[in-house]
Amino acid sequence: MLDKIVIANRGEIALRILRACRELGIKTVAVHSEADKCLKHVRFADESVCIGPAPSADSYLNVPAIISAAEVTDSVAIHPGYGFLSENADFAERVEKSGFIFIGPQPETIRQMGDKITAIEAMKAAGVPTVPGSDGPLTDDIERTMKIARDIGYPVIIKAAGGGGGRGMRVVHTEAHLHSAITLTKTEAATAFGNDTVYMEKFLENPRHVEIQILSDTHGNAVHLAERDCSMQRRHQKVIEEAPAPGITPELREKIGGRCAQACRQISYRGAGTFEFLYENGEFYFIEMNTRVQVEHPVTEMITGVDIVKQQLLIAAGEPLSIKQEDIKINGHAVECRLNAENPENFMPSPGKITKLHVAGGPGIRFDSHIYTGYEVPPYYDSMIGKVIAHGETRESALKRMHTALSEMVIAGIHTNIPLQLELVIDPAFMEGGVNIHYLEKKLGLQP
Ligand code: MV4
Repeated sequence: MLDKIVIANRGEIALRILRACRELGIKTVAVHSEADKCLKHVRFADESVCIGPAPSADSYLNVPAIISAAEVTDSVAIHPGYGFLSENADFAERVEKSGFIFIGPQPETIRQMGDKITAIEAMKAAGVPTVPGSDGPLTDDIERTMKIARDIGYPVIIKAAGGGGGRGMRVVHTEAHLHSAITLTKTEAATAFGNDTVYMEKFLENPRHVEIQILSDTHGNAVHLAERDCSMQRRHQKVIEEAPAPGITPELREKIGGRCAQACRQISYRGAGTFEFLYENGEFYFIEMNTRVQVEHPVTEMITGVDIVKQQLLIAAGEPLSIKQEDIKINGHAVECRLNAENPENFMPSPGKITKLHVAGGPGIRFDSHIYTGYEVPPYYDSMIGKVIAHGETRESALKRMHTALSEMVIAGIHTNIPLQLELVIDPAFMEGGVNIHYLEKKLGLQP
């Protein structure tokens, strides 16, 4: 087993990783910014190293400082969590070249998935269904591009190969707007990603966001842990996630999940990963792969009983997967509500001191968070302060438990989005199940 690892992240996920390390007897090193001396996981870790000032560019993104911390503490591996350096292939490469294990896929895999065109190519070759599109970069031959668009059928979407997560894309409804849309997207992509390569896909108008969780070891074993529905989102920020996704039959789950696991074997994928799909009219269309642990991993843990973070550590240690596909059974339903320190009216961040905290509990309730009474939410980072996860035998019972939990929760001193979450979990369309990616923004837009 790994002897000692650096946790190169902050907040709830750093605490989540620390807890998994405790279970496996792995020693921990917390690396933190000057603003994060009072984080719960810094206090609990075996050792801690301050790696720089509050801004993430000087601390959580400071590659030499993080690698030095691993060196001076005699650590053997680095867990990047999510966000920050977690999907940075150059970071993973420098970690491994420095003699440490990167807890995630090989740098080359991260690079392949970071380029959305090579990611789609690899998945298509492995039999994963993709969106009808240009099958590669758009060229300067506009006549040829116009032909591709006509063949696909409007509307189409132009996406930057270096983009992802909603950055660098533009919808085109008619041929008259095609050329300028490509030019604009290329210019923006060159600035934002240092890569002006773009590709084209059929624009799906009302899809759901459904993603498949996988685990893949270094011995050629891979399993899928079913799917999550993350359609409830605003400006590409997920608000509520759930597992399994409403309306997906066991047959469809095994078919698409099996394809994802097979693709992992084919590309020798290492670690935990997520295949992102758009789901429309009963069909899955692959769009991107995430090579990190995701914020919403707990809903999958609740319905499968698999500890995904522990599995990441075991895979990084070179252990073969102990779980077989046929042993993975879905138990009930789980929902996660993200709690943000923000104004529920206008979504402005609301940092400050938490003067009072009462955490919800009871059957099927899990609270993944680093907050405590007296904790000061800093203004420098993402506003997510925790996640309430509710599990039940049915979707209805999970949603009931979530509503009760949200009403029990008291977080004073800052504003949070609990009022919005309380409203969403009793929203009739959401309660029905299967709302699409536009639902929340439409609902909010309609409000007085
Ligand atoms: C799309 C799409 C419709 N058609 N691709 C946005 C985030 C990035 N991961 C891909 N995105 C989209 N790609 C095609 N061909 C619509 C979106 C999209 C979206 C996807 C998932 C979750 C929320 C979204 C919100 C707006 C647009």
